[in-house]
Amino acid sequence: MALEGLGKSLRNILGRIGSATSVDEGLINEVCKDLQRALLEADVNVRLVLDLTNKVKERAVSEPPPAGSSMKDHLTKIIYQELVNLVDNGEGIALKPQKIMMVGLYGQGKTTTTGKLALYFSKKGFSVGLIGADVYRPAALDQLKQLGEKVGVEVYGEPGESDAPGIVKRGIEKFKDKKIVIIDTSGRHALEDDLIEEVRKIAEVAKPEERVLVLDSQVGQQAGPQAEAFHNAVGVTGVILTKMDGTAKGGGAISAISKTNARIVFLGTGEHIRDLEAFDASKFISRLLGMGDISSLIQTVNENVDDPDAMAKITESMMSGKFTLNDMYYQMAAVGKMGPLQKVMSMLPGFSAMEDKIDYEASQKKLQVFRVIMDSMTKEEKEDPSIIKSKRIERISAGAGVSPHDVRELLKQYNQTKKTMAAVGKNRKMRKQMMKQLGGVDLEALKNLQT
Ligand SMILES: Nc1nc2c(ncn2[C@@H]2O[C@H](COP(=O)(O)OP(=O)(O)OP(=O)(O)O)[C@@H](O)[C@H]2O)c(=O)[nH]1
Ligand SMILES: [Mg+2]
Repeated sequence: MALEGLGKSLRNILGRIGSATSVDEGLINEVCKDLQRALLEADVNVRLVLDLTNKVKERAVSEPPPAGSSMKDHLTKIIYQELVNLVDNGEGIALKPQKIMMVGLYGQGKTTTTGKLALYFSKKGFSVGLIGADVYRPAALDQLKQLGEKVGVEVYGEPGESDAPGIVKRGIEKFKDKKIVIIDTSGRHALEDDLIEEVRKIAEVAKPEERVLVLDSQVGQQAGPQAEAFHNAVGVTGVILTKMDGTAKGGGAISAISKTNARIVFLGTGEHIRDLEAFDASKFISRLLGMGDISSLIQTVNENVDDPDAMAKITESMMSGKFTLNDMYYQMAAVGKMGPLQKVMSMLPGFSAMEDKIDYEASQKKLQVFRVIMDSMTKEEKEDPSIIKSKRIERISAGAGVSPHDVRELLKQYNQTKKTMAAVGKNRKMRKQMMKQLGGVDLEALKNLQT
C-alpha cells in the first residue's frame, strides 16, 4: 500500500457516501466492506476492524439521524465517531515520577522527542535526567547533550562505552533523586535482532513505567510490524507520532496502536523542542479524513491577516452560498499573507489532498495575473462568472493583455474553489464552528462591505 494509503482510502469512502443518491442498507454494507478492506490493508487487527464495522452498521440502521441532519451526514458522522473511538485509547503520560524509555527505528525522532519530553516535564515542575543509551551512532550523545543544555536538564552518557544496559544502570543510579528519567536508545534502518535484543535488555535493567514507541507519521503500513517487534520486546505503552507538521497524516499510527494496545500520547509538530502537542483523537481523525481543521484555520487567519475586511469577506462568502470572483480574490490574497501557504491550505477541507502540489511563489504570481484580468471584467461578470463565454473571454483577455488561456484558468480555479466552499457551507458542523469562532461579527454589515 502506498504511503498514507489509509487516510486516502478512508477519504474515498467518505467521498462515496457524499456522492451516493441515497443511504440504504446496500450502501451501508458496501461502505462497511470498504472500511474493512482499508483498515485490514493498514494492518489493523481483524477483531478491531470487525468491531468497528459492526458498530457502524448497527448504529446506521438503528439510530435515526438527528433532526435536520441528512442520512448521509449521519452515516459520515458515525464512521468518524467510531474511528475516533478506535484511536482514543486512554490518557496521556501521567504527571508522576517515573522512568520513560524511548524506542524506535533510525531517524524517527527519538532523541529530539526525548528533549521535548524533558522540556514538558521540567515545565510541569519535575526534575528531569536524560540517559544517552544510543551506543550505535557516535554523535548521538552530543546531540542529546545539546538538547539537555537547551532545556537545562542533566544528561548522563559514557562516550566510547558500548554496553548500553550498563550505561542505563549507572545512569539510573546517578539520577536516583530525579523525578523523571528519560532513556534515549539507538535505532537501525530496519528491524534487526540485535537492536530488539538491546532494547529488551535495557528495559530489563531500567524497568521503565512507560515504553514509548516513536514513529514518524510518514511510516505507512510498516508501522504495524515495527510496533509489533518493539512490543514483543519491551511491551509498548505509548506511541508518539513525529513530523506531523509535514504532509503525512499519520494513518500508520492506527496500525501501531492496534498491534500494541497502547495509546498515542503526543504528536511531534516540528523540529524545535517546543513542538510537542498532546494527542487529541478527534482532531487527529478529522485530519486523517481530510475534513480540515476549520477552527485552527480561522485562528490562523485571525492572527495573521492585518486586513479585517479581507478576513470577513472570506468567512462570509464561505458561509453563504454566494461566492463571487471578488471573494475568491480576497480569499487567495488573505491566505497568501498567512505565511506557509501549505500549512494553511492543509487545514481547508478539500484542499488537503493537493497540499504538496502548492507552490507559494507561483500562486502569488498567479494572483497578480488574476487581479489584472479581474480589472478588465465588468461588475456583473465578477459577481456571476458563469455568464463569461468565449466572446467575453476574448474581450477580457485583450483588455488585460493576457492570453484567453489565462482567463480560462482563472474561471477554472473559480469553479473549483466555489465547489469546495459550497461543501463547507453545507456541512453543519463546520458552519457551526465558524459561527462560534466569529462570535461578535455582524454578518449583515459585512455583506454591505462587498464590492
Ligand atoms: N519536522 C519535524 N522534524 C522532526 C520532528 N521530530 C524529529 N524531527 C527531525 O527528524 C530527524 C531525526 O530526529 P532524531 O531525533 O535524531 O531521530 P532518532 O530517532 O533519534 O534517530 P537515531 O538516533 O539516528 O535513530 C532530525 O532532523 C529531527 O530534527 C518533528 O516533529 N517534526
Ligand atoms: Mg537518536
